[in-house]
Amino acid sequence: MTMLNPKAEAVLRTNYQKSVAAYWNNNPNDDRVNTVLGEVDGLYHHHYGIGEPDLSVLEGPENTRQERIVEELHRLETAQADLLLDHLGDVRPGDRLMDGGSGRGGTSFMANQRFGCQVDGVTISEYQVGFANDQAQHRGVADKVRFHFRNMLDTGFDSGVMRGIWTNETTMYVDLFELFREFSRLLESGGRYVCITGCSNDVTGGRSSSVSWIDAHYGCMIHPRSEYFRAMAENDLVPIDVVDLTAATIPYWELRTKSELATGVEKPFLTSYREGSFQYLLIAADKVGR
Ligand code: GPP
Ligand code: MG
Repeated sequence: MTMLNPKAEAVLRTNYQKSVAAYWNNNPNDDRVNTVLGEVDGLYHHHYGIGEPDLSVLEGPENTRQERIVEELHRLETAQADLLLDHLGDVRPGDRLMDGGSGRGGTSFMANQRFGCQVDGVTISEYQVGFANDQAQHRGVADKVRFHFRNMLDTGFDSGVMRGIWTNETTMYVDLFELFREFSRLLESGGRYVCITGCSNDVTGGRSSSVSWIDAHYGCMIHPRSEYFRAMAENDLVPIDVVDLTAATIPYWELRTKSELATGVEKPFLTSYREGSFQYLLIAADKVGR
């Protein structure tokens, strides 16, 4: 096992976690699809988009077409985060929220903007912690939005302090039973968990080659849909909303194939969504009991 500094050794418990951290500290895939979109308005996302694209961006002057596509992809990614936040329920300025796998901070800043409350983002990438905390300074919200080099499976935060927790496309890197045990501990009674994820479809049986391709591209381990509900049920998380976003995300991927920032992962996403072996899902759940 590679030895890291003592703090990193405490946060990154397994070789797999170390490899995920190394990936996001030094993204081996072309990261411009995230940084160029983030530069549109300073919200840096690490998730995909939903909704109807304005396809007129493909027409008009050729020399500015790529910029128009970038702005449209970014708009759809921000719409995805807005839909996630819509499902957090009644959040007050005095409440506290947690972003599990907070990336460069996009969804956390949107949550603070909307609810005015404290947001704690956790990520196992020290690069992302630094980037997102710099953003918080720059945006003048560093007193309310903080990013921590912590493991979402074992955050070290006190029990019952979170009104809401979300994961925006991060659950494919962890064991769901471990994750929801920790979230259930952190949530106050009646607190809300919102998850947006890509999952394999149990109904079609087994994993498709396109789902395996996506796993290989990002070094993740996509879970079957059923596992989300088993792991929630085991940890006092009771679903209140389940939304299949597959049809709403396909146009984003179609538009992404037209961008010069396309990374090659567009093909397995489109194939697996269209054949039904992969699904883009939002699940909102309430923490019951104490
Ligand atoms: C997107 O991040 C999300 C992931 C890498 C997790 C995998 C998600 C699934 C639904 C399977 P990103 O914005 O960094 O990806 P990209 O660089 O491709 O835009
Ligand atoms: Mg992206």
